[in-house]
Amino acid sequence: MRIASWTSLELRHLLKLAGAWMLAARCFAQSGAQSSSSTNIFAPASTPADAIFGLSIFVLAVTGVIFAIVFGLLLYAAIRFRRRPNDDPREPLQIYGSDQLELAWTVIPVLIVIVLFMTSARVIHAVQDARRPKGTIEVVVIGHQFWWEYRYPQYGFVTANELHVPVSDPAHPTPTFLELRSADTDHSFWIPVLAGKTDLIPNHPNSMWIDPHGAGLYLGQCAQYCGTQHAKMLLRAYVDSPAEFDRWVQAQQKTVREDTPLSPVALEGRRVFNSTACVNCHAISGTAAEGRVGPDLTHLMSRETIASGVTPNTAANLRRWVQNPAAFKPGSLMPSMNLTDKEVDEVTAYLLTLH
Ligand code: HEC
Ligand SMILES: [Cu+2]
Repeated sequence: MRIASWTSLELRHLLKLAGAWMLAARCFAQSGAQSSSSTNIFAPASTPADAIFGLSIFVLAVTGVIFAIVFGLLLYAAIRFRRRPNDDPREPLQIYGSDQLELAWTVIPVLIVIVLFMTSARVIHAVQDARRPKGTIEVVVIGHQFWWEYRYPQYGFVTANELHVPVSDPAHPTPTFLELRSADTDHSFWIPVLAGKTDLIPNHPNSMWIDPHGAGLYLGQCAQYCGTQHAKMLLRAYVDSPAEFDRWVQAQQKTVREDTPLSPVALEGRRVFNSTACVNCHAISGTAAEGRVGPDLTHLMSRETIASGVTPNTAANLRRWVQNPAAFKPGSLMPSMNLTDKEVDEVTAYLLTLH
């Protein structure tokens, strides 16, 4: 087929295809340029994410070479042996069965598949069967519709939605092992810069580990559709320096003292909190509130966001949340408690004392 004989429809398709490729290339280049972006899969910052990234580049390279060879040969054959006006119209010589050819195109692909299989198996083994050195931090992650519970059994406290782990120095590694559980349905824990995805399945504990190379805030997202507010089940991992992490742990271990001096409004808020269903769903350690349906509120004000990263933790947002959680997350499992405006103000004042 000569270019001159191409219909405008074919040309238009070709142009569209070229446009799509250019767009894809631009996206790729941009994601590379913003390698500091906290969710960039091309900028791993932890050993498991690094191993997976290395493997994916290797697989991409091998398949890229295969693509180039096959496509190159195809293009060569199509151009070199295209139909010409004074061609001999008879069918060319037909060749059946060439042992060499058959052997080549069976053995080579089998070898390639074996290499890909072995390298994948090695990475899976290195990630899944890693040993726990001394100094390992253990965290139990429990997925809930639509928020995250984090338990630190070694330190004896529970928190929610904002995971804190220490930086792991390669000379003295302090990795964090996460035991992944679910309270209700399937969720998936995915912080791309730190590790691959792993599902949280009811009655089937999974696990993963991370050893972040640098401090910072790394973001992620529940990666398994788990209900209406799945898209607002965000992940925030704060990687702290060892000293910062120790300080954070010490602060989280403190319980709320009943004799903390409170303003009259906050005192009234505490009374409302303790006399409504808030206590059935939320725990504030050191008080009678021991509910586990919703996030632990003991150190609510130590968190930067509420409702699983959906909105900043400000007095105004807290007030709006308590009044009507559906304003932020329609379908959230916290009901609106139909409190009066005064009661909402009081409860908010109490929540603001939970540092
Ligand atoms: C039926 C159980 C239930 C009751 C009752 C309830 N909550 Fe909640 N609460 C939840 C759930 C579940 C969430 C998590 C929602 C989400 O992020 O999807 C939540 C989230 C919160 C948060 C945000 C916490 C965070 O760190 O993200 C606050 C604050 C809160 N509730 C306060 C209250 C107060 C105050 C009351 C009483 C007026 C109350 N809740 C009553 C279940 C409940
Ligand atoms: Cu989820």
